[in-house]
Amino acid sequence: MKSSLVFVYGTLKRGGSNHRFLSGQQFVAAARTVPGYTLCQPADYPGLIEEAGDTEGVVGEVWSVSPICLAKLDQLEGTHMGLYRRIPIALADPHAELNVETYLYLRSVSGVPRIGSNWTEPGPA
Ligand code: PCA
Repeated sequence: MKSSLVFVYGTLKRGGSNHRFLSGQQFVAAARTVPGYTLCQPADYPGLIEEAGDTEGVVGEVWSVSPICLAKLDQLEGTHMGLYRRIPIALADPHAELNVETYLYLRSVSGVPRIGSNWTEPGPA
């Protein structure tokens, strides 16, 4: 079956609290999106949003995942309830040729802290 490339920037990254959802999948590269996107922090996870005027993009990892894994990721990210939507996103060089998708945060971000280009998961308290 056909695999998909997913750009992860939050809890799915290596060492992250949801990284186990990528077990058995293939790491492709550390990468950055093109400018025009940033991260906000609505809860104990980040959300990628469009940000006009952003110059840095968002830092993350590209993974090659199976269709079954992708379906589980969609469920985890609440695509069925409008929390995130999986969208194609452009990466900066040297990964600009990769056709990847990522999870765009859909809820209102008014008053939600902006955290810039790189999210690091807080360790256990
Ligand atoms: N999980 C997804 C989206 C945000 C999150 O915490 C990810 O790691 O890309």
